[in-house]
Amino acid sequence: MSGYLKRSWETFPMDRIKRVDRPTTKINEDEIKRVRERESGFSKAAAGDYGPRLEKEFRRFVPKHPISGSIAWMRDNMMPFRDGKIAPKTAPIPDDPSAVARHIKETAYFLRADAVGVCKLPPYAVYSHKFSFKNMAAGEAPIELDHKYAVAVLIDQDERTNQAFSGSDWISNSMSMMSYAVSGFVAITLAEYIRRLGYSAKAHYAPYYDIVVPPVLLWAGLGEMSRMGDTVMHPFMGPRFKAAVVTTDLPMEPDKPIDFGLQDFCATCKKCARECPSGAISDGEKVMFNGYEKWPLDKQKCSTMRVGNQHGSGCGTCIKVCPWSKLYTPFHRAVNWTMRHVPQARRFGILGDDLMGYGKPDYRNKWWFDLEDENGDGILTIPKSKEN
Ligand code: B12
Ligand code: SF4
Ligand code: SF4
Repeated sequence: MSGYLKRSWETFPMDRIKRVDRPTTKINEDEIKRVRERESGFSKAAAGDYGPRLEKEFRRFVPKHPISGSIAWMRDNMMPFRDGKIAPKTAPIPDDPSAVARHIKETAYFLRADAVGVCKLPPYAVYSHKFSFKNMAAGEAPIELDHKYAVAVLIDQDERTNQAFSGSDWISNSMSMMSYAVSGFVAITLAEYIRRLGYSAKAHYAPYYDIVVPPVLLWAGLGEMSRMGDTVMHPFMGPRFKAAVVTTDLPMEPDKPIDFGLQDFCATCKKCARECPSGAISDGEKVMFNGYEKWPLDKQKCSTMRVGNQHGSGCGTCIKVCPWSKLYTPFHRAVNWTMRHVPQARRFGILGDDLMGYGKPDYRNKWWFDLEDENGDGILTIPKSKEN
């Protein structure tokens, strides 16, 4: 976060990225149906749709490592503050949506966000029904959320750790939890601040969402849809981040979507599809799905890998190996510029990424201990997969 070079008001030079009127993904808004949270791979794993082993593993796959367990404990304690009381009178702030958007984004950066964007909340991004992970017997509840705007907050999953890990060893869930908790802290604080300004606002962060996040990221100009399937790629962090969102009625000028050449890059690269340990990512063409175009993802295979991983905790191999997931150094910035601006150079970039050995674990940077709470009794042991 603070290590990035030359931070001005934004951590990354998003002003240098080409802005477009519509996302680079084909979207037929009228055809998109709102989805039930119950349809997500995690809900299905928790409810037993993917079998009893995954149903059982779902309850321990985060706390089985003590770092991810500790972060998730803190993250869960913030949950009651997602929403709250709105000030009785609106504050005397400028009646200028552009100035307000800039101010809200600067506030999020002040709170330590790594990237921030604003858009109108697409109505189809709101789940139709909420699923209760804690009380499945309660059934599903319809969601009504008519906020007009969304502020998306991205938190880097940490490139140094990303270099060190294999993609699916014992630190993967901790990387996810760290970004979930930190983005949750930023979003909860921002939502409370907006309510103190006199406007309705609600924070959405893992696993407490009323919305599907990727379409918000697209419209907020924070990235393009990638071959990974369900993941939006940022031009400087790649896919190596988690996001939280504040939905609100505070009028703000939306950002525009971006185009940095990713559709062309992903069409050739396919590295994530090649390296995914569960074979969940497609190496084929995009398909139309629920009114928009995407590279398909096998959510059952990925959920089984992330929830049921026997040799580690979680999985983030796709984010590890993606050539866009690099440290923000002068060398990588130069390569990044070339990949964005010179389509003919992309094939060499993709080849070079493999030749340079990127995507392989660099255990010299390994800082965590491999530990497992195998039986959920708080007793930590060396995981069986690590015993000699
Ligand atoms: C459940 C879930 C999963 C499950 C199952 C996914 C599924 N489809 O059910 C699995 C285990 C596969 C998974 C894996 C990962 N996930 Co996930 N996941 C979620 C979660 C919690 C819910 C998504 C959901 O409800 N899906 C069910 C329905 C909606 O799926 P769907 O109809 O197929 O729609 C998907 C996409 O097509 C897209 N989408 C939905 N509507 C629309 C509309 C338009 C116009 C477009 C273009 C796209 C789009 O978003 C949906 C994402 O699953 C979200 C958080 C959230 N609330 O969005 C994070 C989330 C999508 N995951 C995230 C990440 C980072 C990952 C991983 C990289 C894991 C990691 N180690 O970090 C992998 C990547 C998988 C991949 N190859 O893309 C991030 C993505 C951020 C980003 N860069 O876009 C999110 C937003 C979490 C967060 N808070 O940051 N995930
Ligand atoms: S998180 Fe792991 S299993 Fe899921 S798509 Fe990425 S590499 Fe494949
Ligand atoms: S690894 Fe390659 S194909 Fe996969 S998302 Fe990254 S750039 Fe696209």
